[in-house]
Amino acid sequence: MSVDVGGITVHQGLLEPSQQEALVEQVRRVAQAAPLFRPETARGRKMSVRMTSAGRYGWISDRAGYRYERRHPEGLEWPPIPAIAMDVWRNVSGVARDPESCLINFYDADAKMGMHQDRDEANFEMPVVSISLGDEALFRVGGPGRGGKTQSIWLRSGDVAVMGGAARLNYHGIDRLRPGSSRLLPNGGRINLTLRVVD
Ligand code: MD3
Ligand code: FE
Repeated sequence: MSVDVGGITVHQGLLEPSQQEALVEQVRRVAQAAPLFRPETARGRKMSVRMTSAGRYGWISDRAGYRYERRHPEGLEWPPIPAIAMDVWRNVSGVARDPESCLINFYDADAKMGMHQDRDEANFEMPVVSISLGDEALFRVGGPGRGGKTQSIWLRSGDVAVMGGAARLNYHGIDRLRPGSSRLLPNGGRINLTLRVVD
């Protein structure tokens, strides 16, 4: 089933539990090759979310600002994008190009992500596809300007959200998790994979 919130399409339960488990295993392999890190903002604040990436480009943030980079902060190239994530992109993105970046965000029980736009990519005609795993998260989406009206939806494990068209530059963020709402990750928390065309 899919629902529309603020121009974003959420395919609820697109990944069945066995696929979610297989994708978690693929994410673990990425994190072994490219360890999670807690990015620092340009203002020197640590983000509450831990991150890594896969694909040609990874997204990083440090005192110099945020941007896409070909290498992990420790110097190695990013590992390949997990196969199950590539399959999801090909099934729901609606575009012929493959993604060049898979940002992997890990949220513990207290992590959140403030309202922001995704605008570090070159081509806003290309959608962003997001896959949720683990504990439920309260996702909020607004319009193209900061501080407008917003709508919220709980994203559950196995949900896939597609942000294209007019919604591509909408403000969005994660207000909070619902700890203990999923048994997918043995220690709880939430993983979000965000697939993007960068160039
Ligand atoms: C709406 N991540 O990494 S994914 C991010 O759950 C990010 O980790 C959140 O926002 C997370 O940048 C939300 C859903 C999402 C991703 C991109 C969007 C929603 C979006 C781009 C435009 C509008
Ligand atoms: Fe975002």
